[in-house]
Amino acid sequence: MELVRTTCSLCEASCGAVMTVQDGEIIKVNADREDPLSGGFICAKGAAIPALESDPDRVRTPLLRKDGELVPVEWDEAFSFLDARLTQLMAKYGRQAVGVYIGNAISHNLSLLTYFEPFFSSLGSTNLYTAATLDQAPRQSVSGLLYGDDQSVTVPDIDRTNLIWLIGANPAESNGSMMIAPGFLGRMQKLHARGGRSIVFDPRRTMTAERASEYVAISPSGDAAFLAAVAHHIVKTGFPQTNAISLCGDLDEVLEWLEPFTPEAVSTACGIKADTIVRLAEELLNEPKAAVYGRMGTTTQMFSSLVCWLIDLVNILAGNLDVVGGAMFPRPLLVQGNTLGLGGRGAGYQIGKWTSRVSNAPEVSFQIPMSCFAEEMEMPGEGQIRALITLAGNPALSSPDSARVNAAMDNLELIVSVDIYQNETTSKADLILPSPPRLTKPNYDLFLYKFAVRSYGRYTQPYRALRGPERSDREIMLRLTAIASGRGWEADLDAIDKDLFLAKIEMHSAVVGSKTEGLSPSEVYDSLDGLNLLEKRMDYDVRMGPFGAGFSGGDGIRFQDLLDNPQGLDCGALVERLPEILRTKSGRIEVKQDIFKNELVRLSTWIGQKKSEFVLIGRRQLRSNNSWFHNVPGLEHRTRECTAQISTQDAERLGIVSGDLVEASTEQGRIVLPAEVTEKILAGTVSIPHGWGHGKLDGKMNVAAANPGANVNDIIDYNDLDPLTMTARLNGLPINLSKVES
Ligand SMILES: Nc1nc2c(c(=O)[nH]1)N[C@H]1C(S)=C(S)[C@@H](COP(=O)(O)OP(=O)(O)OC[C@H]3O[C@@H](n4cnc5c(=O)[nH]c(N)nc54)[C@H](O)[C@@H]3O)O[C@H]1N2
Ligand SMILES: Nc1nc2c(c(=O)[nH]1)N[C@H]1C(S)=C(S)[C@@H](COP(=O)(O)OP(=O)(O)OC[C@H]3O[C@@H](n4cnc5c(=O)[nH]c(N)nc54)[C@H](O)[C@@H]3O)O[C@H]1N2
Ligand code: SF4
Ligand SMILES: [Mo]
Repeated sequence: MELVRTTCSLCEASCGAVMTVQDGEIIKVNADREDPLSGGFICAKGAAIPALESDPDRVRTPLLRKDGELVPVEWDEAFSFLDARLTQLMAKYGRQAVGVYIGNAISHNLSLLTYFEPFFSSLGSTNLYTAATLDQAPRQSVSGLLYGDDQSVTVPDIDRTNLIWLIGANPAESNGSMMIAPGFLGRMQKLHARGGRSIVFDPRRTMTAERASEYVAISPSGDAAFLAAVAHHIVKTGFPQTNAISLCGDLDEVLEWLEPFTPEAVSTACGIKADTIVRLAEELLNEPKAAVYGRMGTTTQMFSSLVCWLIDLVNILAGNLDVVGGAMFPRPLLVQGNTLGLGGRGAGYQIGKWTSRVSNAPEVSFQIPMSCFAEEMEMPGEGQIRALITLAGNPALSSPDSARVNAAMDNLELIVSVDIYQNETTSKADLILPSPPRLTKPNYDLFLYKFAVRSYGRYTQPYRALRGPERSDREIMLRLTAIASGRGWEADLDAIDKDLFLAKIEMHSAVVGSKTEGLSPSEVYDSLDGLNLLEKRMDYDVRMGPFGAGFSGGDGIRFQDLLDNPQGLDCGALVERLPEILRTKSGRIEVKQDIFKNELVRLSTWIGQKKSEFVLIGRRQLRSNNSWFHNVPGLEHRTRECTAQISTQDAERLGIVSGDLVEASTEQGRIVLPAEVTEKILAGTVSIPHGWGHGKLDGKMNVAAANPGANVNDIIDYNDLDPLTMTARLNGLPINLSKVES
């Protein structure tokens, strides 16, 4: 038996874990008490890793469609098929005909993520779709506009704050998102123990709300109205002249936009009494260490981008942006846009660098919004998507307008999926390329640490070599790159990797103030440590980063320091970063954005409108993980059933008791599922989790198929989009609800 230190990496908490390995199999997972960030926390999902790894339904060899059936094949056959087919389609229809969808799980996978960019740039298509425009695109884009880089997203300084507002977020069950703070409830308890307070704003009294100091029941979509009134009251009271305020451009004009939003004017629409709004605003203003944080309930709703902008505006006005204990900008170990070169100003962030073919939707962070996904596959003409590559994602379930998305995918000429299961999406594939078991993988949660509440990183080397039919994610991505760049699948992968890496170094060396400024790329490359190119890339990013040693013999960290600290390398608490963080052209915080002036007009109209009888909201479930954890045996639990949570009042009125079947419908479609009557949700609100609807997975994902649930995306559409990023409204959608009479 051996103990192997690694990171769980199943969700964004990124907990340090110690795995007990026997005969090459993980038999147990414990928390790593010495991890400086997660400090000994893991959850039930982390503990279920042995079941996940040994799941008999996992795909372990490439599966190629022959005579309509997916059958196991050797990797050589898989890659040569892919090469021939993709090359033929690119020649026939052009490169734009290849679409790529990347899913959530790529952000937990070092190799897929590292080698995605080289692959996609070799492909030369702009048809990139990701789960981000089903999730956090409004948050990142608003940060991009304000601070000049879409990774400049603040996190609450939870370990030092005295007051946190959690809006539309349930970290007790999600374990936190865009805020890497493992063991969030423990951190919240410590906040309470030092006399601080936490307040949850949610239409549902969530597990986080139950543990918070205060729960404020807010109407679905009511956040923009509420926050505008909070900002209004702070302005009326007078706000502190902070560094952030002095950096804001055209603030006075922005504050005029807020004039109509008095607490009295918004109270009915957001469901919070005017005097409560005043009290909350004053508490926030009077507490020097306070932070407002929002998540899914704020980024996938009726006013997503406006809410994100208002959160930042409130943080700025209340004196909480970029102060210790407030809302702070993370500073990860690896270099990224907002730590590269001289700070203070930059090229700025722009949406719409290109537009989509069919509806001219603007590009968002190099992606075409998911709301365009189906139409780009359907509409004939040059640039129509004919082939799709999916990486660690399940758009067949996770995208709204499910029926249309599924039909469009069914008409493609080629689907290739890199995944570990035969799920709703990959079952449509012509080829599935499986990622190898966890013990063979190097790990570093590079995407997640961008949102960590401390400057922290934890690298794990592979525990064992690949064997039998296993191939690395790096190989899969580089073979795809070789094919996409026309070099053929059998090309020398190290040579491709090195070429692309040198190009990246060269790009950075042209950046003024970068640690490689003026150095020759090959000189930099030759100085790198690491057993292989992936590790050399890590060494490069660490040495280039804000704590890095650079390349001229300076002090600071290197990749070796990550190896020397397998329990996680902690480079300290967050520090104030204004104005260095700014990459806007003006060198200011660009709060004045005309789109939000227009959005405030839309908000005014909405405030006066009659609301529908029922609206839909979503929820994360503790023992689940979007669409793909329902096959892990042992995690079944009554709190993880796919139910429609409805309020006691609505249930009484409609004669519904828990367990009765209800129909939830929109013009888009209908789903039938059991009701769960609860006092914990506002009347008129219906909560249905996503990621369910596994009715077609018999023989593929058998545990999931036995308890399929319903796919809520069958009733969600793309008719109502965030005007900045075209992100769908997953929360706050009007629906019909009725009891299904037996
Ligand atoms: N109605 C509604 N829809 C939603 C949401 C909602 O709240 N409501 N949430 C949205 C959000 S926030 C997100 S992020 C998306 C998620 O949307 P997706 O990313 O499309 O869906 P996931 O279920 O996370 O899919 C992850 C996939 O990665 C695979 N996988 C897991 N581990 C590995 C690995 O090691 N290697 C490889 N190659 N594959 C792996 C899994 O088998 C699974 O197929 O859903 C969105 N859709
Ligand atoms: N266990 C588990 N963990 C997960 C996942 C999972 O599936 N299971 N998924 C991961 C992913 S991909 C993500 S993106 C994160 C999401 O992480 P979170 O955002 O923390 O999780 P959610 O449960 O989606 O929380 C959103 C909350 O918003 C509320 N809400 C809905 N509409 C509104 C509204 O209009 N206003 C307000 N104020 N609240 C509203 C909902 O009731 C819900 O409680 O979780 C990640 N972690
Ligand atoms: S909270 Fe997330 S990262 Fe931590 S053990 Fe659970 S699933 Fe793994
Ligand atoms: Mo997500």
